[in-house]
Amino acid sequence: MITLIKYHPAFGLPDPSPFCLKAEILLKLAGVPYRVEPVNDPGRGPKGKLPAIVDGGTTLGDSELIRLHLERTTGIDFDAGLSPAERAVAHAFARMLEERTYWVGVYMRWIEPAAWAVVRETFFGGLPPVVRSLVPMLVQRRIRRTLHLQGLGRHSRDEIYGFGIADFRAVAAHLADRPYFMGSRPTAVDATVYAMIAAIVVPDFASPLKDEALRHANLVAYERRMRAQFWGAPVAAAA
Ligand SMILES: N[C@@H](CCC(=O)N[C@@H](CS)C(=O)NCC(=O)O)C(=O)O
Repeated sequence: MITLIKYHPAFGLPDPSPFCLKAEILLKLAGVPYRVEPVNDPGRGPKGKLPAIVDGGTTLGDSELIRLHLERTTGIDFDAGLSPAERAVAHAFARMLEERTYWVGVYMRWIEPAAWAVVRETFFGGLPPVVRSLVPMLVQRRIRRTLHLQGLGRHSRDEIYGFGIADFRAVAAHLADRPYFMGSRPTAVDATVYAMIAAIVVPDFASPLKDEALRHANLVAYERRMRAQFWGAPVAAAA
């Protein structure tokens, strides 16, 4: 059976990491038996990030490599029924959300003071007194540096949220009134779209990006539908 190595639930989400949410939805879509191993340490992934899976003798990290592994080993085509042009659209939206919008969410959680206070307490509040103040400071410094190297961290707060808002507007416009992102059945991109929207609208972190998401009734309804379908959890209103 496949083991999904992921984080513990947090902030009202089954996993605080959108990539771990994505990987778990892909496992559910593939219909393969799996178990989850929630951990705190991303070092448990072979590349120092999560999600990761262990499948027999194979351990691999990265949600997209997990997708390719599932397609290779089960024969499933997550995007069955999509034309080459539709596959290209799905690919482009997924990469936009994972490679840009995600970083706006990182800024929102790890840099914005109000959210950071909650994030710091959630992830590091259980550490012994001295390390409890030191470790979060070092982690936040590393994330600030990562955002600077990635590029987003060089922009003003308004510019950063402006990028995320443009991304969510594009997602809302494309989703329109479809049940799933590419039509009447879920495809791989739904794992990403759901995860990236949920990561912003579910946690109780106020931000212009969350305000924008909540302005799009179709995004809010989509997140609730996907949550109910894939997690079966009681559907609470987004805060
Ligand atoms: N491209 C990777 C991204 C995974 C990723 O960025 N995971 C983050 C959590 S959202 C992580 O584990 N970060 C730990 C770290 O950077 O130390 C994927 O698709 O799985």
